[in-house]
Amino acid sequence: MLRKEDPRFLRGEGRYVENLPLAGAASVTFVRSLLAHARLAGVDAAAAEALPGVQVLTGADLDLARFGPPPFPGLNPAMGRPLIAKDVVRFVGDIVAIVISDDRATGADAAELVLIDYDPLSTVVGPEDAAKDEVLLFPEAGTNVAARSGSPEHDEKLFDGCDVVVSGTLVSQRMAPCPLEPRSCAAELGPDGRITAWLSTQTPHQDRMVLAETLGLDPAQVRVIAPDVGGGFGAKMLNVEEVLLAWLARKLGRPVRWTETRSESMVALPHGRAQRLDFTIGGTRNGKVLAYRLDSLQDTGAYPALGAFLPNLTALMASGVYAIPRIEFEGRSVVTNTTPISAFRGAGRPEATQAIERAIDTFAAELAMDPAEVRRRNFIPKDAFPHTTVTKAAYDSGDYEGALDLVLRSAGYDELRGEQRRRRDEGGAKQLGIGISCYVEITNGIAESEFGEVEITPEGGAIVRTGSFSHGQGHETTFAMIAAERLGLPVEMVSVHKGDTDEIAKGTGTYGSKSTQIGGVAARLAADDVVEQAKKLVAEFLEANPADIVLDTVLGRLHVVGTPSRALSWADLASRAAADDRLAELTAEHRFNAAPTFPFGAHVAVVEVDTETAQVELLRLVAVDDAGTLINPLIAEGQVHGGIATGVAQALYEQVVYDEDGNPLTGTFVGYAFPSAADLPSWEAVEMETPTPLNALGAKGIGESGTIGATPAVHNAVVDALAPFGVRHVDLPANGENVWRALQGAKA
Ligand code: MCN
Repeated sequence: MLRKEDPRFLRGEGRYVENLPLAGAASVTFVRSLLAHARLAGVDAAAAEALPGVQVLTGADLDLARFGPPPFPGLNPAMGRPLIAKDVVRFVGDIVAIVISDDRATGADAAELVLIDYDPLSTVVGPEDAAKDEVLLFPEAGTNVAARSGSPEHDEKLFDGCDVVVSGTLVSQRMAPCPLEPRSCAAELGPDGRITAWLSTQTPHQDRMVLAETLGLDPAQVRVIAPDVGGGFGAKMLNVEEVLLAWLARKLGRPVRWTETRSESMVALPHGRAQRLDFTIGGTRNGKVLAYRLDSLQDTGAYPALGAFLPNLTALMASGVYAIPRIEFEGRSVVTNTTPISAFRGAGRPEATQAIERAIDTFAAELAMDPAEVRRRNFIPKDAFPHTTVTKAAYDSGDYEGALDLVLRSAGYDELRGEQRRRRDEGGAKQLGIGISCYVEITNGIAESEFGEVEITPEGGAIVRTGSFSHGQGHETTFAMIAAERLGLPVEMVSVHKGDTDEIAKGTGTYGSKSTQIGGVAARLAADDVVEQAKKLVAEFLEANPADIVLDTVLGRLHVVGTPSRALSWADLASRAAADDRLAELTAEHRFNAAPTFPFGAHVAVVEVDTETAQVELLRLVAVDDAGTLINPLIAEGQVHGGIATGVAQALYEQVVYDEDGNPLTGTFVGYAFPSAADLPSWEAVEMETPTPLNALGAKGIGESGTIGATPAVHNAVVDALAPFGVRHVDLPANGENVWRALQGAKA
């Protein structure tokens, strides 16, 4: 089934925050720090305020507490973020002042006229330097360490009994999420004193709670509306800008609006990844892994947020698809003078996969064994589920060897190795690299619940109200399919409502690819409840026993069992119920919560590396991604396509770069190598479905899987191409420069 929402988007009828008509709204422009670390000696707004209608506010005008850090266990509470920097700026992009103007152009001009007097401080950019605690971002905290994960304990005997022990380092480089719609926000104070905030977000209900808390309001005083959202990729959750907009609407008594510019988005929207991973893996000469140690150093950027917590997910998923008897993990999250780190497609899990999949390949190379064979010898077997790893991840269901077999068959692995041998023998410049990655990831990672409501309309159609949020994933289609199937209605007669906290009672929003397995299931269970309620009503109208009423889901009619002619269609039922003022009885809500599920898969990447120019070309990427039962295979494949693009982008193209003073060097799409469709081949996605026993749909998440599987497959392929030259490692992104450096290093 094609996506229901696409005709609207393709006709340009999507409605984003920026499209909102908001009469008399003031334009908000943030004046951001141009230095990465400095004491603020003064802000002179006189020239800016000389422009017509311009008002400038600074930290001195603010009466709000700090923002965060979020209440994750162990996060250093001394590292909260002032909503407007008052004494010290800690990254290029920190907010120093706010310009209020009648229009955006005047705001931009005025912002340039705000003079900021900085006293520069020493800057710390890399997490390795930050960990030395020489330059402190928060002297009152006494350290740059924002959080710790895993355990600092070292077992001296961890690698006892191993014939072979190999180590490596991998930096899962900093990425910018780059949603095509940058952040956008508008806020208005209503005559009843309530605040309405229109946000480009993934989490409207949580945003409402945080807004209320930060502004010191009762949540009932805040309404959040998220209209269409053009991508979020994990990064679009409530941040300081949205809080400031809501605060301004109250303070000024005038509606306000702000839309991020692209270059602003590159420094102000949180970044992702930025984790250094040091691994050591050991095992027997016949390829059995016995022990694994992973040390993580997470760069959290200037103010610790979700990013500081993500190494906990890396730790949880460290074992990957393998039965490894002994694992150690130690993680530290440190603040640096850079853009804060938050969730980005995969959020903590890609890092685990990147590390273990490089470790397995490094181990295989040391043993001179085929990397597919080493994986095969270490898989958690299909009959071992449910399986709890040494790192305490409770995997629900899986068939890791099945996924590997399927992807190798689909890719023609033996022929590819044959072609690789031929090219190596010929010794030409263009060498083939074949990379494998096997992954398992976690969705609904912190075992949350989601809200769903189903209401029969007076016309006999249905409305699904969900607390999940779709910012590109196609919930209008899949959630409608889920309810339509249970109600026996055509999908076209089911509409999906989301994103308005006044209309939808509760919700957690969307991240961690949890929507279908909790939100979709809640919608299904609410639909089932509506059917039960409908049976009672039909029984009354037809003067039958409720236990004798059945729903024919093919015809969409409720009838007396064995007598299909004594029936009411949904339309009949709705109109009779409406006439009796009893339509409300055909509404039900459900809240569903469940443990995490563990989607898995296997990817094969084929690259051609020109060993003279170091140019890398990705020729093929074959992907098996198993997310349990698929609701809509077309949408799931679309999610895999987008996910792979992100994964390949990390493997080959994208990286946020700072100079040693903390100046961003990749502040636009000219400098930041965001690939377009033209840079990428067509993926070969192969379906595989292993249902989870944890929910009625059998569904796991698919939104991030492609990303998690693709990066290590491509990374391994590049290293594989260069193996005959003695290369064992290439830094990410494995672009021309890094490949060239690896080749030169090996030659030296
Ligand atoms: N689906 C399915 N069968 C399954 C699982 C999912 O048909 N077994 C469908 C779903 O019903 C939904 C889509 O696939 O239409 C993705 O569902 P799910 O895996 O449940 O993930 P979420 O809806 O929770 O989406 C979140 C996830 C995350 S965390 C990021 S980041 C992400 C992503 O999805 N960001 C995206 N996909 C994105 N896609 C777009 N276009 N834009 C983003 O910003």
